Amino acid sequence: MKEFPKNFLWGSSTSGPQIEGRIAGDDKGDNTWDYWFKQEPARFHAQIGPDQTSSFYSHFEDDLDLLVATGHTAFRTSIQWSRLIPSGDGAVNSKALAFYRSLFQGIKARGIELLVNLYHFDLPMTLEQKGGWSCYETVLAYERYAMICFEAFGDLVDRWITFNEPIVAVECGFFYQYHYPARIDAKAGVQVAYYTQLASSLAVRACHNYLPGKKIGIILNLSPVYPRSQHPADQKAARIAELFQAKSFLDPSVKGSYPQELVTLIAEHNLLPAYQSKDLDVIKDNTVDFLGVNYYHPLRVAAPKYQINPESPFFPDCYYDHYDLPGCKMNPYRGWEIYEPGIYDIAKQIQKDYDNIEWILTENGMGVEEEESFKVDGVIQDDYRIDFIKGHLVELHRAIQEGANCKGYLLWTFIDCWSWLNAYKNRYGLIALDLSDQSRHIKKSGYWFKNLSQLNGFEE
Ligand code: BGP
Repeated sequence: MKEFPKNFLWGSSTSGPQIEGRIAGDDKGDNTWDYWFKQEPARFHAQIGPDQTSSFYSHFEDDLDLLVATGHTAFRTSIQWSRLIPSGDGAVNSKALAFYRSLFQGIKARGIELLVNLYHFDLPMTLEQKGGWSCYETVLAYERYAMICFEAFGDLVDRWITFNEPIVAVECGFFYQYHYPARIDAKAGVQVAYYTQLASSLAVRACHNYLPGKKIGIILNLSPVYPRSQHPADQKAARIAELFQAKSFLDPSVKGSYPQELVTLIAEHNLLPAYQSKDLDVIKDNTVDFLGVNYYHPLRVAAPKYQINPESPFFPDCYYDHYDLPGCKMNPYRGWEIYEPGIYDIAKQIQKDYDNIEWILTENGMGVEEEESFKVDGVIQDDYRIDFIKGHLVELHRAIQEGANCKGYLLWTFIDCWSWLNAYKNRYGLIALDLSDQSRHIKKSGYWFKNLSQLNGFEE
């Protein structure tokens, strides 16, 4: 029996833009995803956009009962900035205020710990049109938005989160074109990364001022980085990949400063962002109370095969090539390696290099295509998902036994949800969503998860 510590949290994560959907008259403003889908629907799998998603906005009361039915003791969602403040920096939408209050009250009424994230890749379009995250004004608008949330919902939310996976928005928005504005512009990308960090630190400060005693953290996708070999060139590639991918937000968020080697590298490419020293003090003085860690797959790298073309635009991966480990276990639907010990390695690194700060595994999960084909007697038999979760929990349990300060496990996700450019291609939920009529059906993993939560562990 793998038993977890008393009061360990069991639950799942989702985000407003991926689950809520819109209805006529809800007064939500457009965010970058709403806009992008209208402009370029062909980018989105099966041309399914963010307008309906999983209709949680209308179904949430019933859905909260499903949280109970699947054993949740914790639940994480996000507020959509573009719903609460449609113009980004103007008036508050009273319907959004009422919706989020009812939703949060419903969660608390069911005895579930509530984690609320302020930003899940979803910038209001009006702010994007004014220059987005490369403008200081967006930082100030975000700080105002955060304060409005703390005032409006501070009595209901147990833990706050400033951003989800901020490095992903930088990479996908300014290097690899999977998020709007889908540009190739390293200078803007670095500025966006820095302003996002500053915004996060300002929200930490505001939360500590307005809601003393409440915890606030940031969620990072901390893929552990493994070099192809012990060769010094492969080792160097791994070190630099880790600087860009993990430490760029991990160090300022937890330690209050950037790693010198990262700053030097960025300066060598003439990419240092515009900054004021008073803002560096904000980052220094306002570190997070806890970390959210999203873990899906490791990052394996090798020394680059080719030298940098000095005339090419800068990409962080000019310092490392992605490396596929021969014979590794894969999730073929998502194309991600499955490597359970990665979670143990992350835990050990947090313990050793980040003062064993409190953390929660805020996302881990397996997206699978055409799950209907696994249906027997009306229930999707997703044993692969149960095995995936168990495999990771064994490693998490091992780390906790050795002193890792992990307080909970949140699966991605609760009900199948909309997934950015992949839309509804890969399903991650404990509960299946039938897109034809929006009906919900608990999968085998949903029943198993309830048992896991009730036993506070599982038989191996
Ligand atoms: C994380 C995001 C989630 C979710 C998840 C699954 O990076 O925080 O929003 O989407 O990944 O990945 P995907 O939806 O791309 O399959």
